[in-house]
Amino acid sequence: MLTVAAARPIPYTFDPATTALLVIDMQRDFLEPGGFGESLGNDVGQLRRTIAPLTRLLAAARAAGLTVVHTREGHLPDLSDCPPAKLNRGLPSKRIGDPGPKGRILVRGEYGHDIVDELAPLPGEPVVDKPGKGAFHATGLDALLTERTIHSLLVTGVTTEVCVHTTVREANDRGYECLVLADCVGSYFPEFHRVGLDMIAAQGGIFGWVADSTDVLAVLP
Ligand code: TIU
Repeated sequence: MLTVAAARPIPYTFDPATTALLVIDMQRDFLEPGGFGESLGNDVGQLRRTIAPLTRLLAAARAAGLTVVHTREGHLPDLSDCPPAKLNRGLPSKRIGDPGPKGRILVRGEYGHDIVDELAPLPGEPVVDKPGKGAFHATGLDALLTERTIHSLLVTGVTTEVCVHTTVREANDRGYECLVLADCVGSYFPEFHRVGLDMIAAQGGIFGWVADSTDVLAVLP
């Protein structure tokens, strides 16, 4: 067992054999200059700062033999898996399925929907395509983790208060112990990022733990 002593609100203990590194939605459309996220007026720099620490953590997790799971938010080309309540949201002409700067917005198979080159999955690493904000909703993630006897998750990706938060809440209710890596998650809104992390660790760790990736790197074999 390994212990991240600096985690808040209390030290986080995990067994690498039953722990997965979860990399949420590190997609070009959210992170790259000229992508969908930036076209909405967002500062992608707030998200891009996660790439370097996450690259280091990913390398260490792979070297330590942890399961690595990537997710992507997106929909089938006919949008049959996108509820109207989601489809009708957003600015007109910049909605899911509309042509975007890097292909149709949040549609599977489009260039912008895929993961940034720096964090490309290795052959054999599961990539979970999800239609929702949470990675457990309408996906095989729970079954995949159960099959591998995973019950601890090191959670990274974007955005802190949207897909990361939703996934951590879903995971918490399913019995997973989540450590969220503060420098490896990001939001377009710094205030939401800060408060989002505080919300996870508050009340004795109501949704999990929070630490920096360097705290994990220090204990990984
Ligand atoms: N992956 C993810 O967080 N999807 C979003 O839509 N995030 C926003 O912050 N909008």
